[in-house]
Amino acid sequence: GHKGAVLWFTGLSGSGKSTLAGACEQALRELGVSTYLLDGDNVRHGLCSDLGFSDADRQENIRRVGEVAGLMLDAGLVVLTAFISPHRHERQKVRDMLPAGRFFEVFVDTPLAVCERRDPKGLYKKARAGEITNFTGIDAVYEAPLRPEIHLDGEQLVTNLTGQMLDVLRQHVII
Ligand code: GGZ
Repeated sequence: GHKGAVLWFTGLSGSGKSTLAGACEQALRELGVSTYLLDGDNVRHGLCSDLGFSDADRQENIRRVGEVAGLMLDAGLVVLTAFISPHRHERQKVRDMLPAGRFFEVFVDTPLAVCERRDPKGLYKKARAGEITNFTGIDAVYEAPLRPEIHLDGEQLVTNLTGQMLDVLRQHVII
């Protein structure tokens, strides 16, 4: 068997959070772990479809995701979340809400310059051109974690990073 946990990925747009969370979810499933992945694709179109990217809306986005992750943790799942979650204070509130030892802040640490070079959706280009405002890293803050449980170098290969994640979960006897 396995224990429930919340793996809270945080990082800039283009840092690789969603890709990595997806790869970790697949690896966990192959080990027989019950998982659920919460990300912008399944949350911002439904549960949070009324929210945009102002500071207040991002706070509310993170609050709702934290609550849902808590419910799924109660059900015994390993929950993976992939949101920029730019504010330290909001991440701390989620941490405080969840049982001690079950919340893992995962910092996908990819330099802004690298994210901007990747620019998979062309959003940085639009933000630089002023076509999008309030864009994280350009004209909206990203507060990097000070003491994340897991600190990943976002420039490494996804298979390598996934291996590091599984190692940490084994060390903490989640899996
Ligand atoms: C940041 C934005 C913005 C602004 C749209 N700022 O790379 P993506 O496209 O796929 O991921 C980003 C996603 C961020 O949503 P989150 O729910 O993760 O943000 S937060 O945790 O701050 O609530 C990006 C896209 O939405 N996007 N506008 N202004 N990212």
